[in-house]
Parts: sequence; C-alpha cells; structure tokens
Amino acid sequence: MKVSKALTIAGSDSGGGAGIQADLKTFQEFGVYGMSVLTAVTAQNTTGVQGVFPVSVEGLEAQLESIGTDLTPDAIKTGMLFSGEYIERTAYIINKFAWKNVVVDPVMIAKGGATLLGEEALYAMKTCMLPLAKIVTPNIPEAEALTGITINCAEAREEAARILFDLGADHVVVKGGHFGNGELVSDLVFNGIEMFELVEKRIQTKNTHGTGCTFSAAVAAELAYGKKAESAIVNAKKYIQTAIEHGIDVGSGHGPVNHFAYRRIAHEQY
Ligand code: PXL
Repeated sequence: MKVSKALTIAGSDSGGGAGIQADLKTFQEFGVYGMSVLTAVTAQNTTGVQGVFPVSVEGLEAQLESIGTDLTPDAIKTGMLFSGEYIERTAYIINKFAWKNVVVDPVMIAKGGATLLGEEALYAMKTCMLPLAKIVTPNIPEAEALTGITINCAEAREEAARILFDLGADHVVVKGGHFGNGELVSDLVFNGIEMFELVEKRIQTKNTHGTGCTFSAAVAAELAYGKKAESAIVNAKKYIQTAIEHGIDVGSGHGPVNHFAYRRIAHEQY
C-alpha cells in the first residue's frame, strides 16, 4: 500500500500534548505515515517545562541523513529547533535533499513561558528557515519577534505578514489566538497577493497545550496529500478548532488539545 509520508523535526514533550508527540498523533489522524527527527527532549507536564535536553548536533544530522537516504517525505514541518546552529544544520540538509512542502512553525516560547529557542537563533530562523518555508505559522509573539513590529492592531498584523513573506515564506499564517480576548479568533493568511482571515469562535478553556504544534502538523499532513496551501490551511484550521473544543482534562495545569476529536465527531462518538 502506498501512503503519503510526513516528517516532523521538533522536540519531544514527555507530557504528550505538544512537540513530536502532537505531530505524530496528528499525522496519524490524517492517515499520513509519520516520521520524526528529534532536536531535544523536554521534561514536561501540564504544569510546565521542567527541563530541556538537546540531542547532539551529530545526532540531529544522523537522523536527518537516515530519513533523506531512504524515506523522502512528501511534506515536513519544523517545530522546536532549539538553537541557531540546529536551524542552520537542519536548513542545510533540507536543501541538500531538496525536500519540498516545508511548514515552519517558528516555536520560541512554551505556554508556561519556558524558552524553546534562544534570541540568538532569530537571525538563523529568518535567513535560513523562512526562505525554505512553503508556509510559516507564527503566533503573535513569534511574528513580533521575527519582524520587530508590535502587533496591536489589524494593520500591524498585515504589515508583519508582508515582512514574513518578504523574508521568503510562500504563505504566511499569523495566528490570532494571542490577539485580544474577543468572542472570535481570526487567523490572517497571506500568499503574497491577497490577504484573508479565517474566523472561528474563541473557546474558553485552559486545555490548549499543543495548539500550535498540532495546527502546523495538520497543515503538513494536508500538503503531504498533495493539497494546495490554502486548502491545507483551511482544513487544518477545522481540525484544530475541533481539537480545542474537546480539549482533554489530564494533569493539573494546561491540558492538551484533543487529537482524536475530529475523527470521533465524524463517527458520531461525541
Ligand atoms: O508549542 C510549542 C512547543 C513545541 N515543542 C515542544 C514543546 C512546546 C510547548 O510546550 O514542548 C517540545
């Protein structure tokens, strides 16, 4: 049987809600064969990140080589890349194998405030990763860090999207979860020609851990199938909205989004 293959290059979340665990669960839900290259291991639960332990640079490169020499992915997503050096090495190998359909989730800070990418890595993210990105999916703080713009109104967000496009991403999604606290959340999509917004109800819940990882993994899964960027983004948005609506109550802190909610609804199990 032939299936589409997706690769995540990201960190491990021992709590299972974000990072490669979220990505692989999401790939599975989309019926895509999931592969993972680990950049770092986090010791983490719903209350926060207790430790970050990077994989060696050699370990990172060896994993990427193993994939590249045997298992060409149809799409890839990058999550927590840990440092500027890891970004440069990863970008080099993506180029070398000419991997396409690259979704860059420019992960910087975990929900509890733990730093997952140092300030010094911003330059590498802008110069090495964004030019490779078919789609980049920053939240508001990440878009601010990458562009140097304070995003406090719709026009500022549009300006940030233009800058991210000019840095080399083919499509930019500036997510709106951190944008105010109104009834609705809007994500801004820019493809270099037109801007449009994806609007959904804001869900009041503390169980949002893994939202960004899950969304970008869903986008990559759709690209792996051969979907166009715009429909990949729209379908991933539906998937993450359902996952947030049915967030999972585990642990005493921020619980994870529900990776199987979309499927269970389709089977009328909710
Ligand atoms: O959501 C960002 C993120 C990405 N990757 C890992 C994480 C987190 C947030 O906690 O732990 C491994």
